[in-house]
Amino acid sequence: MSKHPRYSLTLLCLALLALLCGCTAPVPVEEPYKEAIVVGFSQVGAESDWRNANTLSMQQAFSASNGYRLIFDDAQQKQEKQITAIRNFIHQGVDYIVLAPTTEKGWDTVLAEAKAAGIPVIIVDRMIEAENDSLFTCWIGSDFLGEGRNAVRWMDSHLEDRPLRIVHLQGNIGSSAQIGRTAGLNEGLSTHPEWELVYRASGDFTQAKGQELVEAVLTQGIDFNVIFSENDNMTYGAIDALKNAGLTPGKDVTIISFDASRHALELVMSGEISYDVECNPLHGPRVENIIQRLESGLESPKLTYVEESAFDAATITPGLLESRGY
Ligand code: GZL
Repeated sequence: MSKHPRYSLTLLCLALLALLCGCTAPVPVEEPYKEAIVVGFSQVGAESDWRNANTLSMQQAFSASNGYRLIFDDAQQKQEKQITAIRNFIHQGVDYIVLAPTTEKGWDTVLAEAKAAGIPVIIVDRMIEAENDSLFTCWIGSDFLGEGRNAVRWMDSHLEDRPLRIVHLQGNIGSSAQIGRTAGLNEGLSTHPEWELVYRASGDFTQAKGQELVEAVLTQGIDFNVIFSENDNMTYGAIDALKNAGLTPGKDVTIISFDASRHALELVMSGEISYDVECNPLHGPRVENIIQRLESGLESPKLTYVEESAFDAATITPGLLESRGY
């Protein structure tokens, strides 16, 4: 109660007056109760900045305030954990299953179980190989071969004046991102006899493994002048290894990378990364739109490729950096 008795008396009179003339606070009109849509999301893991941005995008899209209950599972990059998660989603009777698959193969059995349970499955990011495409409702993700070809076109037009000795850091073997980006480089190697692949190994898209691989290359005394790294986190590890060996990334070694996350684009501006091919992780709103369409009985295209770009020192600006969503 207020410390000033006169103030309280005034308040009391106003309240009485409001009551007498029937003025009462507006009673909120009850929204008709709507069950939350339950979405089971099996995510690859938390191996990279890209993956964390993808997770955040999905969590923001499938929020309670948007009318969803999200059941999230992090598979720590293991397909068997994803299969278990999908079976749990089926057991819980979710309305939709969203799968960001670790690898392309090995999904037919569990997707047939989801189909038998009448639960639509939306595939995001990487692609799967399915015995028939009725096992999933639709897919939304990137053109990984196109990303690899984009990098090779840049190498062809910017590095054509010298023989290339390429260290290739691959992502998780068997993932669409690795398959497509590697295929792009292999096409480049087959059409450029002056390009030599001097080392190839998988860094599992992680920074630690990326650093480990480049340290091994340096220890073995392999002569190289280009690193083709299939994601930014492996690139960060590679840069640490180069610097620890007294080498200058962007000067002694040209680095091509993928994902184009904000920190990587800062390194493009500083010249440490020469070219970074975008891979857009912000799938949340797109998948949510698909589910809203399905809820309204509308179809969605079977395959949707997201728009993506690429950046080098000539195209990156402070304004563009500021505008990046991840
Ligand atoms: C690409 C995605 C890859 C990213 C990596 O769509 O699957 O997985 O390029 C991530 O950063 O780990």
